[in-house]
Amino acid sequence: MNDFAAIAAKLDGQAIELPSWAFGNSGTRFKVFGSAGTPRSIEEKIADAATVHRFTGLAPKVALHIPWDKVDDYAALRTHAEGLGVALGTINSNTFQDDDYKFGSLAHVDPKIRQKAVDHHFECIDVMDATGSRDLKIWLADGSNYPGQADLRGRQDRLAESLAAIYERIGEEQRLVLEYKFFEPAFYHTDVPDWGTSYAQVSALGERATVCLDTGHHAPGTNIEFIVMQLLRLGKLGSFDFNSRFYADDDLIVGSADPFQLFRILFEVIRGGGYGPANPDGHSEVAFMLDQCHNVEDKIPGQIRSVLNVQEMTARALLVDRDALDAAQTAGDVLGANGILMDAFYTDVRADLAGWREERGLPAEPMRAYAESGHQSEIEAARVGGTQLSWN
Ligand code: PSV
Ligand code: MN
Repeated sequence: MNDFAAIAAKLDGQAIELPSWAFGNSGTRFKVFGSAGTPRSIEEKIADAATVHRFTGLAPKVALHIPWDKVDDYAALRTHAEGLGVALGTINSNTFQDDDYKFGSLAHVDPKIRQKAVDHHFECIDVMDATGSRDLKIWLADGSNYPGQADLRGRQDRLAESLAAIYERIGEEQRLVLEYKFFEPAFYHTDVPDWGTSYAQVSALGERATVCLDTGHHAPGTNIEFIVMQLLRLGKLGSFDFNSRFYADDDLIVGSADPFQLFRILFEVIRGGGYGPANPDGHSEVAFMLDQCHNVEDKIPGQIRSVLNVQEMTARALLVDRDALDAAQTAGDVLGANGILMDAFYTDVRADLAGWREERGLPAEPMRAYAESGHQSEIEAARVGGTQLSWN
């Protein structure tokens, strides 16, 4: 048995959640380009996510963003998704695009605006009940731009109160996941800037409240795998928003900017027990989501490339010889330990993964198979007229 054969079965349960918004148009504050074939409805976005799953076998869930993906009948949407072979996943709230939220939402000074934001989360929980979703993911744009503009402590206290009201509504099988981000759109302070603040807030709520780690939400140079280790150690890593960044929150394809970082993160996930089936649906407790935008590249192959990158680095991380690593660490063999980790990182698993896919009735090379399938031209020809969806 070669090394890959020993880990092949561990790749079977891998499930990556795709963000519905990755299939809509996106861009920067300078321009959002339209692109042929972009969905005009949430049903078409879900169909695109199902296409990614069909070509890779890696993406059985789609995360929704409310109100971007608002519909009248979520049970019907669930049936539509299931008919295409995918499930509806995390529900993301959105308190960053309404004029009332100019000075914040859950931490706002005005109790009426806070209540409006809390009510929006209640609505999201109703959506989760209909879609069968486990996670309510909260990311807040709350913050300030200038020193002195806001009472930092007061905002933190109000945030705690609002989160408690939301948590009280979360069902027994549901979770609240709080995402942090160190800046943007606020430039001086953010109310949930780092994992520590998110951890402090969710710990005060209870067991079903955890932290979401978006890989693009840290200052350059941050040791993200250390945070992964710590949150798993504390039992509070709820989910990932995977993406890549070169400069800020770039939302590029995961594994494209720094594959080694992705490998290091996944190694800590595996070592910390965050990978592998832990739920009745056979998926991990930690939700592996993508949070990406495809501003200039085709969106479906962009998502295919993304899930393949996660799988490739997962395979390499699973290949680390843990016994040898433990022995080298215990013996104080600095270069030996580092060499063991690097051996796994430098192992090219692409041919083995192609074989793994073929054995499971999947295309050996999903990127090529998609390009040759003609699917892109079909949707471009079919999706004419209507309004292409975007992030607003
Ligand atoms: C904020 O930058 C964020 O990472 C949150 O997860 C939002 O919900 C998402 O991006 C929207 O793209
Ligand atoms: Mn995110």
